[in-house]
Amino acid sequence: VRGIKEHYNATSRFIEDNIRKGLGNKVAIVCDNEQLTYHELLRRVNQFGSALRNVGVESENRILLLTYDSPEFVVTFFGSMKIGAIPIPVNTMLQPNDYEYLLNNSRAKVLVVHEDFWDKIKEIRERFIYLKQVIVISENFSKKTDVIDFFEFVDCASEDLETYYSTSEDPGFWLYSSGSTGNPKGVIHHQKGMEMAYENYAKNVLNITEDDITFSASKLFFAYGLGNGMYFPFGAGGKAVLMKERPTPENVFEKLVETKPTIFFGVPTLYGAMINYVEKTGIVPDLSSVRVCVSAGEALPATFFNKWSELFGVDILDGIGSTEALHIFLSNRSGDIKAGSTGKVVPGYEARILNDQLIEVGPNEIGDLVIKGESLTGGYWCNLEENHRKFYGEWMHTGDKYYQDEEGYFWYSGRSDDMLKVGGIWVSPIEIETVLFQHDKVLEVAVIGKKTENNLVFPKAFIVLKDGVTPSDELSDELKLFVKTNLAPYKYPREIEFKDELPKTATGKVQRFRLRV
Ligand code: 3SK
Repeated sequence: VRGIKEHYNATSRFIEDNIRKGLGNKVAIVCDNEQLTYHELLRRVNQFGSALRNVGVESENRILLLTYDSPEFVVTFFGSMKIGAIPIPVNTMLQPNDYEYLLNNSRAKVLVVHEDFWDKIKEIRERFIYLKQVIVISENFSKKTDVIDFFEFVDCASEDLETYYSTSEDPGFWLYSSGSTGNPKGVIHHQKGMEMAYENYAKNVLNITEDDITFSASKLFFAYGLGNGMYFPFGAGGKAVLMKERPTPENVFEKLVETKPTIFFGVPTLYGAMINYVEKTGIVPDLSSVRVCVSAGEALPATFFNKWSELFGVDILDGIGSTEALHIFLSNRSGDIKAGSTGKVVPGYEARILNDQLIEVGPNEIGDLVIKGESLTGGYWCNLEENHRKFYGEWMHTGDKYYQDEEGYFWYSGRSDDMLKVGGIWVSPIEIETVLFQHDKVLEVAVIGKKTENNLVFPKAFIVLKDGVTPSDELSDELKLFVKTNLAPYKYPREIEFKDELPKTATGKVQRFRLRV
């Protein structure tokens, strides 16, 4: 019938399909000492969805999710989607003001939050203007009047839950993407987006099967981690290993050796740190279970690729994706790798490199990368300006500069705007500048991305001090700490250079490009 879209619900596809295929007793999630089969997972998903309905949650209501990679994350995500409510996983490393923005911008009615994070924001609860219910995940919940105990909420609810009649194009979940102005944008993904990313990348490029066990050092609240650690393994009926802690070379190696995954997902800075760890300690952990490694977030230096395969005998497939595309759309493939390049277009996507007149450029010419494909977002929440800038027809500007060589491999050539990718996470230089400006010894500041010898990027701040203030190493440390305590700590400038003045245009605009040399 014209206008009627396909009936589709992602929870049915990613969890219930595995039970229909006879995999109900198979372990779906391993997290520390806890294991959950697909049957157990579905029971909890149903209970969580029933409990949401009991407290009046309806389809399209937003549920903000602020917790560790854990079974509770997965239960909240799929329990919400099953009733047509919209889960919004958010970064766990932000500051209270950031959560105020995310809650108010999304107008979430429910917050599901681990107590470690709730403790940091509960004092400002009255600033969350649309929030009605706070559900706290706590291993030792002590009765409080104004919040709900996650485990009691789930345990008391029905195991039977009818699936909401959603279509493939209904809004399914959101993710927040950082913008160059510092205000994150709500990226609306449709119910079928995860299936499209799964088919395009996990199936076509990784050849994932039900025998695979995935482990992602990148967290589930990132678009990259969400696929790696949740809907890729579930899409295939495989097993997901989840780790609550922030990744370090030590705990990632430990997890790899202990849980024996077949696919490992990381980012270049982590691969670099892991290689350093091996070189420093002389310990080469046994990674023989891993059949393929994946890297995204920023370009993987060829030296890391070579060193890793020398140490562990396994390839790292480098690719690039985005929160808006949901997952990877350009990638190297097993047996078809050019180290240092981002590989070729993933089947299911199309990519073009355009000049300023939106005309496709020839081989080896740098231009703006645009893509299209069915996992792409339908747009940003309440943000006409960015929607107009980002999308035209089916095509989306990635904001990345690329060139393609004669053999069809794509080579990353920088960002179209000033955004920096630090350790695989977007960081806005403007946001760092704004904080440094608030320090009483700072007169002027400009932040740029500085490259390491391996082409990885970190924020560097150029600072003009107020009259009478003397530059020193102590002051540099003080300013770094100031940023760490006022922003998500990973955004702090790793290097500070004091200057007498900053290069500016005649109209007084700082010329960041002159600081980049
Ligand atoms: O940064 C990336 O390359 C990426 C990859 C997959 C999914 C999301 C992102 C941002």
